[in-house]
Amino acid sequence: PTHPVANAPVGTPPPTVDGFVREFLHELTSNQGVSLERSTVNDQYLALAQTVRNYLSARWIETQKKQRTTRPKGVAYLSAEYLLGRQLGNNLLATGLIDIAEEAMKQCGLDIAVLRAQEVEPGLGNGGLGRLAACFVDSLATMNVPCIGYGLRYEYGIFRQTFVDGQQVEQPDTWLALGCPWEFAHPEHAIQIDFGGTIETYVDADGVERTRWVPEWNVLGIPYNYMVPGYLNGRVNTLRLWSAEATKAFDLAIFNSGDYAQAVRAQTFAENITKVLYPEDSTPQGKELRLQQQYFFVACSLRDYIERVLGPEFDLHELDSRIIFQLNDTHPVIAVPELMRILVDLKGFDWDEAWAVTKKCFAYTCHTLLPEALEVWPVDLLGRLLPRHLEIIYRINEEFLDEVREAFPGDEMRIRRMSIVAEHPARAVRMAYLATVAGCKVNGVAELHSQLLRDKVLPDFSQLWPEKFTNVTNGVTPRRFLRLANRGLSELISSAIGTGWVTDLERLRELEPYAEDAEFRSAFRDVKTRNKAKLNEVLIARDGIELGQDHMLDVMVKRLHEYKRQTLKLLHIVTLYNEIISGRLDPKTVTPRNFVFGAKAAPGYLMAKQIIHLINAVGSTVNADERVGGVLKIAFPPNYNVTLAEKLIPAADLSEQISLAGMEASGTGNMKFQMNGALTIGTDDGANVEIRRLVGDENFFLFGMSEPEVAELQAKGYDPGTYYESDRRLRGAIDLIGSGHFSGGDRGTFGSIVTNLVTVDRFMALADYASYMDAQERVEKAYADTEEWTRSAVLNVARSGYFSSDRSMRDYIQRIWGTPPAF
Ligand code: DL6
Repeated sequence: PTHPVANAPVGTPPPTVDGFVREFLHELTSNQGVSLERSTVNDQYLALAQTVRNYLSARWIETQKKQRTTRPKGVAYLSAEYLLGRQLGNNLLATGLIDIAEEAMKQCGLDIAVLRAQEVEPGLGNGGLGRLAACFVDSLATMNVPCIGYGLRYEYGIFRQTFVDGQQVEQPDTWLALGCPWEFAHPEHAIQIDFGGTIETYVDADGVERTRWVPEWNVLGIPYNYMVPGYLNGRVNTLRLWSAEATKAFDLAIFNSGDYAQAVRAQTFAENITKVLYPEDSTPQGKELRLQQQYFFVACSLRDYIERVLGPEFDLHELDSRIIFQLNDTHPVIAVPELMRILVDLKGFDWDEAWAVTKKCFAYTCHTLLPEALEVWPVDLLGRLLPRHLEIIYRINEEFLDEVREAFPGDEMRIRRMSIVAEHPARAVRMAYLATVAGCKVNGVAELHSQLLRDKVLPDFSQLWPEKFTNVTNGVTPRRFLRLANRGLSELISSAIGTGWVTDLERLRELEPYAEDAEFRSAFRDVKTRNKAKLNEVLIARDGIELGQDHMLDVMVKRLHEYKRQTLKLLHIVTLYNEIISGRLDPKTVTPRNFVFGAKAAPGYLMAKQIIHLINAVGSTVNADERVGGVLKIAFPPNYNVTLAEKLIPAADLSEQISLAGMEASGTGNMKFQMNGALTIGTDDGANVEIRRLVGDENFFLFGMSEPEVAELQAKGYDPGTYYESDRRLRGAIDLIGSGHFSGGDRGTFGSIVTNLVTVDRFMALADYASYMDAQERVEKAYADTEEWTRSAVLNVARSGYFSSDRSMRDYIQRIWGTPPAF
């Protein structure tokens, strides 16, 4: 078959299977230097990737060429993380080459699924924040919006999680070991980035006193470009990730003096900057190397945009007509003083002129509500690493506080509260405040989050500048998370309503009448069943895990964090188990369920690691206990990542979104599950609120306290002990854990989890337990009515259109960027 290939150069005839085979074999011999007969799977994967890349790169060049002529306003998305997932499938989809490539591989005697499975995903992010960035760049390319994503090319991404005796052990993520066919390195465009040193004043030729930075050391930033293709539209945007190298690989002087080891140390020191992703999620790492990473990537990116994209002729007074820098959380916020430094110290702007430009060029997205997650940098550290930037921050702060004084005369407490520079416990720069002062807009990532951001996290700022604050609810790309991950459902949807939904997800609404159609529901169930079978195969091959046949698939996948409350999920499971083994519950009356967990814990987060250990311990005990009769089956495949998500989510029946209300900024897994026809059991938190509003109460299992109720209980004084004492089932479950039942009789192993739950329970799992158990009973009842359940599942899909990241991008364009879709 021949297909239109939207991303091939204009005028190129659509490729044929024969043509594809020829090109593939050519790549195999010329790039890999092997014949088909002698090639390894890795050779074949690389040659296939190269073939696809050739189609894309011609369009990429054209996109850039056009942009150089039309000079549209674009978006520079600044993000320290991009959790991209595998590229091959996505790029085949975007080019319209899936079927041709599949057939071509078949003709070569190869199975394309095996080749696709060879790709190691670039795990250059921790979780939601990094995956969101990847969804956003996909949507912008698909919507024809000029965007450049800037970030870091970590040599080691998020660690590979393994379990040893049920405990998490981290292994390095060697994603580059077998070669990455998707990147284009440009060492000739290296940028020198300075650090350290001092500042000095001098008088310029016009007799004006100026300041300059006299840095002490430097590194090189090497750009690595990745193509970000739009879906079947011919646009290919760029993701530019920076890698650090030593300025002089071998310092000749030191080398000649014989101190070879010192020379190599200098090189290692520089390259450390992009060596590894900090595996922290929701709590920042106050490490010097982390600040080096942040400054390194934004300094490279600003220089790149100003010097290479805009060029020396461009009048930087007009900068905001060509770019908006979107700050993905506070990690890139040091870009604010960097732009000021460029304009004032290097381009000769006066301060006010520079500030007027800077204020128009940044916008800030906050992704958290946890106070401990807000980044602060000690003044000592900043001054040592970036002395000029610290000075600039001081001046921004002084002028800002003058503005506050003017607006609120005599309110010194307010001045202290709002100061960008905190005085206690140690002098430190509050990066979220700096971002809020400099950003033309500040947004949260779901309605509830944006409201809490205004009312609780930055109340003084929203009082001063109410118009600055806005909301953009997150979204996810339907290309990767529905069209690609769930081929069966995609085909079923397209057979009913056509294929337009892939780029216009609201069209899924047209599925609503099909919820009433028994034949459609039956086909929908068949897809789920096939997805479950496929997941089974994957888990057996990957981890030797076998799920229960014909069980409900109940999934909780996300980072391990106390606020997300994996322990509440465990209390549900342990309660059912305890009730069964103590004879109060007949397992034959229990809906058979597979409980699947996926979660990485930050390596230094001890409580999270203990919870992982407990999940595994409960899993092995319950799975092996014959009294349960196999109705409860617990699986915890290690190393949950984008690749596994793409298998798990399409198979799920029930999506667990059970954070304490007011803690999860948005969540995006919740949207992916809904889109794939899982029903949600969840609290009124983050984007769950919007999901529930859209699907309707009857298609959502709500439980737990609302955010105001949480606040009220907190104010009153929360005592988890009273819940423990008064609820027999809860006490039974906690006591069973405390008794050593899941730890070979050792009461100490999970003692700290138990003590923490009963005495502290910061995230109020015990307070929501009874309500959660009730909701789970409603789930059981609903699941027993297969037709009704399917009806609900279809409606969930039909009403998920709002959660396309295309819609998020439209909201950013309208509410923040004002970027016209161009080209
Ligand atoms: O906005 C993306 C994602 C949200 O969906 C999650 O609710 C939120 O927890 C996550 N935030 C972080 C925090 N990191 N920082 N800073 O990952 O963002």
